[in-house]
Amino acid sequence: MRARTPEQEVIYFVLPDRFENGDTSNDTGGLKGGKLQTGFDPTDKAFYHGGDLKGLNARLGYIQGLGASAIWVGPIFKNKPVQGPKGNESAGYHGYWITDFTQVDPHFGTNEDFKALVEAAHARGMKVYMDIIVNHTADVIQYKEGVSQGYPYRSKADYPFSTRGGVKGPAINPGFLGETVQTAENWAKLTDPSFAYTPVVPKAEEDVKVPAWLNDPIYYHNRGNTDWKGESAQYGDFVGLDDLATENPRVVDGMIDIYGSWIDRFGIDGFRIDTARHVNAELWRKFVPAMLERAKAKGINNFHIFGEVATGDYDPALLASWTRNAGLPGVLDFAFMRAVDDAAGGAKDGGTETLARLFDDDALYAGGKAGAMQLPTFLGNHDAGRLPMFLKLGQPLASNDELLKRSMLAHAMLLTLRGVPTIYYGDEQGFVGHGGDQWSRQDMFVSKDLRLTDEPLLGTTRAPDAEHFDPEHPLYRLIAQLATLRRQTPALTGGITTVRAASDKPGLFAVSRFDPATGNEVLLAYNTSTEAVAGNLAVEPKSAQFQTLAGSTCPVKATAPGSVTITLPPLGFAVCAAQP
Ligand SMILES: [Ca+2]
Ligand SMILES: [Ca+2]
Ligand SMILES: [Ca+2]
Repeated sequence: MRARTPEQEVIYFVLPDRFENGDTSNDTGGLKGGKLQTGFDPTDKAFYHGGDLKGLNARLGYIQGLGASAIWVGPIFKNKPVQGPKGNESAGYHGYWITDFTQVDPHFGTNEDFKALVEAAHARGMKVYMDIIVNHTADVIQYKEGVSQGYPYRSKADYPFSTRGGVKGPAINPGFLGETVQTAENWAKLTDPSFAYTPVVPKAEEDVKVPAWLNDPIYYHNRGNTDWKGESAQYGDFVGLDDLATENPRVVDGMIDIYGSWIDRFGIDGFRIDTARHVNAELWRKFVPAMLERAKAKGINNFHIFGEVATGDYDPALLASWTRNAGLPGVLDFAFMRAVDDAAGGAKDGGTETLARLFDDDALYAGGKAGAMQLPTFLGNHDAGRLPMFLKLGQPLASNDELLKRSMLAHAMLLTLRGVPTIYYGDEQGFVGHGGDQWSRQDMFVSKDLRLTDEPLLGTTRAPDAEHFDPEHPLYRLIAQLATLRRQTPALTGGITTVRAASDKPGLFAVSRFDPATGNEVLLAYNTSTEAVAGNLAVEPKSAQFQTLAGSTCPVKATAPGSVTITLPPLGFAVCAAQP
């Protein structure tokens, strides 16, 4: 298992709260009271629904049956159970509001439950990737000023570190040379955190964070909420979440200790890094090598690390900049998501030219085209929304049967093109959803949430509020078939890509990928239109005969040396292995 490189995996991304409830005794996280105290309300998409690590453990066979070889588990650390303004509270069911970085949230179980999960996965030859957060903690710190305005961002220009409450305020922090001088000596001179706002920690929460150093406001930016623009993207609070001063070496060392300890204690296989683009690149340049070294010391040589640089646009330059400036080994491939979702129908009358460009743009990433093979690719996620939701935007009149076919086509691309295919839990059961964020986090187990179960699923007549672990679902079966084929076919995991056909309109899209050892060609052809297509595709002159590996039947022979004629049904695809 540990000899497998990152691009040899197929990842399954799961939010533990929404997957399987293996223990109802932990549903309220050991807390007393109503939903605003415990965070538990299975009828409300903004609260805990009861899923946990025991449940996930019990369903490993289902995940392995899908062909996944690595599980990306949404954050499991202890969260602030409920936060938000009065009347608009929600719960930390998603896991991104950490208070205790050293233990599993009681809603999800115990550290022992996590140990059991990792051991059971490893026993099956499956890896476990943790979802980690370095950018922020839960929202505990409040500010004395600006409450009614919602703590607008206070910039370094208007509120320098050197004065209290603005440029005309009294002098503070003498000798501090600014956050770009990232030495312990310099940061020791920052003693007063009230340069922009005056941070206040509510009495009841003074010791809520673990490790204890996290309770001191000096280790945070304290500049108010980010407006996502300019410097505030790095220094601002993410909707109130306490933004850590990640330029401070104490914070860097603290985060290395925290997450290194999870490697030491549990022998996990990788990290997905949340909100990576909201942290300074210098931190990652220290954090990433430290984690790889820690893993290596434990015999984990192919530890994978990939960051979230979220964007809805096709923007490989933005993504690639984080592999170069911050040294992230991988980033979630939002460009792939945009290009494939649009090609598969998410864009009205969309063609495949952007998708064709993707492989040229791979040169932007650290390590170039080889580096790009380590990027986790995906069709939708828990923030942006699920693939069928995007397909519906482009094809508002499409039937559910057509949406299913488009989803199957997009999954065929995901599982045969370059990158590390990452399946978002429930996509294999035909979940749709009305949007992103809370709308895209449905229950796999029997759901009591009326808003998340008010529409039919794709590819099944099963009731939306039934349990959804059906290995006969057409999407589950297709993914299982292609994931298995991918793992058996080196051209699909590690082969370079040559584009053979693309268009500015829906139609034939094709690439060849090549076995790194033998050079043998695998031709991948996809029809993104609702009409049958036929056309000649350039292939290597030595590719004389073809064998069908998946999808529609491939031509038996090349039409002439260097050319093959392919026909595909509406929204069909073919995977064709060439032999000399
Ligand atoms: Ca439970
Ligand atoms: Ca806060
Ligand atoms: Ca930040």
